[in-house]
Amino acid sequence: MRWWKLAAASAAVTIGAAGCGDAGTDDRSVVRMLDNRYVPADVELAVGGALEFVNDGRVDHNVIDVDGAFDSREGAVGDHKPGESWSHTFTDAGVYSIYCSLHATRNNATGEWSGMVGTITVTEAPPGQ
Ligand SMILES: [Cu+2]
Repeated sequence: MRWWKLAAASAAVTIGAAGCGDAGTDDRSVVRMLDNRYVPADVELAVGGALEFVNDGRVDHNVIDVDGAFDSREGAVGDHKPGESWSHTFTDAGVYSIYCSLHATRNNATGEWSGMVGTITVTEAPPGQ
């Protein structure tokens, strides 16, 4: 079930990866939620691209933007149990700092989150596309 969903997501999502030397670019549309980190923790994609966050860990996780742009728990979904996933399409360029509310802590002095955190960089679509 889970692998079928992964394959479907990979086929449906095209991520602008021009100039990137990474092998296996198909995997770039998936971020795994492990115990307790996102893999990869830093992701770059073009506007209009989507990411699927898959819980491959043994405990619940979630995905929240530090600035409130999105919260994977919304819509009465709640935290994501092992095997569950959550997809999000990025329609605005920018740098999004994400954290898992269950496994990250905020430094009250600096406002920065540490622990289960990540960065999603959404770039403008290349000219002519
Ligand atoms: Cu977590």
